[in-house]
Amino acid sequence: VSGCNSESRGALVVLEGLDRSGKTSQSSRLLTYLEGLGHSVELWRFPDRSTNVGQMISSYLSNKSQLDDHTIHLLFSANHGIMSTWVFMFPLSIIYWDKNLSDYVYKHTFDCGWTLLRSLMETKLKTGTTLIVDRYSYSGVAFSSAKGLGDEWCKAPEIGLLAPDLVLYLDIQPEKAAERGGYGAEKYEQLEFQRKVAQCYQVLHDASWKIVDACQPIEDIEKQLQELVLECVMACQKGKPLAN
Ligand code: T5A
Ligand code: NA
Repeated sequence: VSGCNSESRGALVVLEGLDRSGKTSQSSRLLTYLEGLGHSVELWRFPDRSTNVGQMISSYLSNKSQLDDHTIHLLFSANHGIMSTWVFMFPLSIIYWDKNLSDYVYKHTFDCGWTLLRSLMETKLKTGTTLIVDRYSYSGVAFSSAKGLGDEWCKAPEIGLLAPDLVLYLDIQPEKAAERGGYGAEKYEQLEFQRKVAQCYQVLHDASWKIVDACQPIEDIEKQLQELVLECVMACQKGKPLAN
């Protein structure tokens, strides 16, 4: 099944949705599915809680530490990017919080971090590996703008990132998500906030998004996602160009 002509590349597939919508369950099922078909595939996840930055995020999400809204946004972004971005930005955002200065440094530092992430992704895709990504920059934009941070500011770290070939949005009513096990343990798992996040996500939809009803049985969703992803992977193997 895997491609063998020089044009063939992997697909960039992103899963997005509210908390508890089923992204992690479905991402790992997709990984198993594509591996079973003989594809080269990797699963990436943001936030990656295994890094130092990821542990700070995790501690914030579980209400063990408090951080300014701008600072946590930067941490999430740094978690996407590179360590040096964080080393530079974190003290700056805490100690010298000043809008004009930070906006300038913010934009230029992230340009550099994203360039690295972008080239890492490009290398994987061009050598035929499909990336399944559990949350991407859309989460950063949707969650931070739901808190009332400016759209432009929230979107700055997105500039320069590769555009996904396919975004699978797992659509669920916040009330339904709240019925799932363990809901409420993390900071953002609150109905009113999740409603705002859902509205913010709506503004981000474009032609690459597929909206999937996340309230169906897990296996039904799995089947729908398999079809959508396989079609996308095939198109990429046949030489569909990478979008910017
Ligand atoms: N965040 C993230 C930001 O603010 N900025 C950023 O830049 C980024 C990247 C943590 C938080 O960080 C925020 C967003 C989040 O609030 P996370 O670790 O991805 O991000 O947290 P969650 O999205 O909350 O991850 P969860 O693991 O809680 O949710 P998932 O991955 O959507 O759902 P999953 O698969 O773990 O399933 C949740 C439960 O539902 C069941 C599962 O078995 C599980 O118990 N389930 C179903 N039940 C019934 N029917 C189905 N179809 C089901 N599918 C799954
Ligand atoms: Na959660």
